[in-house]
Amino acid sequence: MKRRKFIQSASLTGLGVVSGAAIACKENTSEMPSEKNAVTTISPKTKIPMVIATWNVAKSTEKAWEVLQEGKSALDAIEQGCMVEEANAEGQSVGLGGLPDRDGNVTLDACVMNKEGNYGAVVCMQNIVHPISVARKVMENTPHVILAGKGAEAFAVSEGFKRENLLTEASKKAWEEWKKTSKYKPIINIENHDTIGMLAIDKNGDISGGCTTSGLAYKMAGRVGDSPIIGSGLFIDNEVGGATATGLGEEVLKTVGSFLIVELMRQGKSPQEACEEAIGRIVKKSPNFEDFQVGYIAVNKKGETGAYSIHDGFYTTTYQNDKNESKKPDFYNKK
Ligand code: SD4
Repeated sequence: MKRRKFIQSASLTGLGVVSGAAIACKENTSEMPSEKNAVTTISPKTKIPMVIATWNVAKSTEKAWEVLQEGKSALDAIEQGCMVEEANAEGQSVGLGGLPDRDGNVTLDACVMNKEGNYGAVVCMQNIVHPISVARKVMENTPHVILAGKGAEAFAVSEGFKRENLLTEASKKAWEEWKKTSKYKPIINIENHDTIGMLAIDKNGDISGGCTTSGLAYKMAGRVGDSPIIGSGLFIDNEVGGATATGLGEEVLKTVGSFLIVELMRQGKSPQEACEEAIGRIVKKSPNFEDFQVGYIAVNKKGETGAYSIHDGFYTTTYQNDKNESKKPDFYNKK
């Protein structure tokens, strides 16, 4: 199934936030409201575990949800959820079948961050289908946090990963077509903007995240985007929440977007408010914001979510309260 065809239970005005309405309940339910104190605050009590991801990736969130239901950690859920899309040859922006760089090489970026604030990443790695798992191994089995290129690939092989050709016929054809003009221009919301950023909270309330991508299609050889860079493509603070990004990595990197969102939540902003402010920073600093897309998702410790993008066309998928739902978040550029 093409992920873009996945049922989109979207409303144009929807904020992409799992609304608390359906599950709203009174705070301090053990206390009967007295006459004097009859006005009680209604606050959304969202349930954990939960998982949220960028784009229409229902199969990935479903896998992550299954792992969470087994009582496993948010990190396990993130890894297994992301692996689903990495192995999907149809998805042309993640793992197998990812669109190559301008020289025809598929190079992958990925990272994970866990509840302890540990982080691992691979950048510009070739020939390995599951960079998310290699990133986890970097975090768990090395004294480093980032391995790049050939070193990352050699490390993966030493950990038992197999070398495989990641360039599918479809992606090769698309590249050959691109070579006719060789024009590099980031395009808003097409299949080359499908990075998976995923945030999960497990039954213990602990948060982890991951991000995996083949980066921008036809990029210069050696180009690394935001996705594997701590604070930009992903940031987790288990005391506060997490955030992750998709879209034009250069813009996310310049504003350290995911770290910014988590810090804004630490200061009391909701995940939605924090995502909106992070998009606002990009828009303010980049006069050409009409030409590129960036989307953020965030979750706080309570399992409340937020999502926002510069332009229309961004989607998120959330598995929460037993429902796997794709939504279209609100966006900045209403024109
Ligand atoms: C990058 N942020 O490499 C990634 C691309 C992306 O959906 O998000 N694609 O810049």
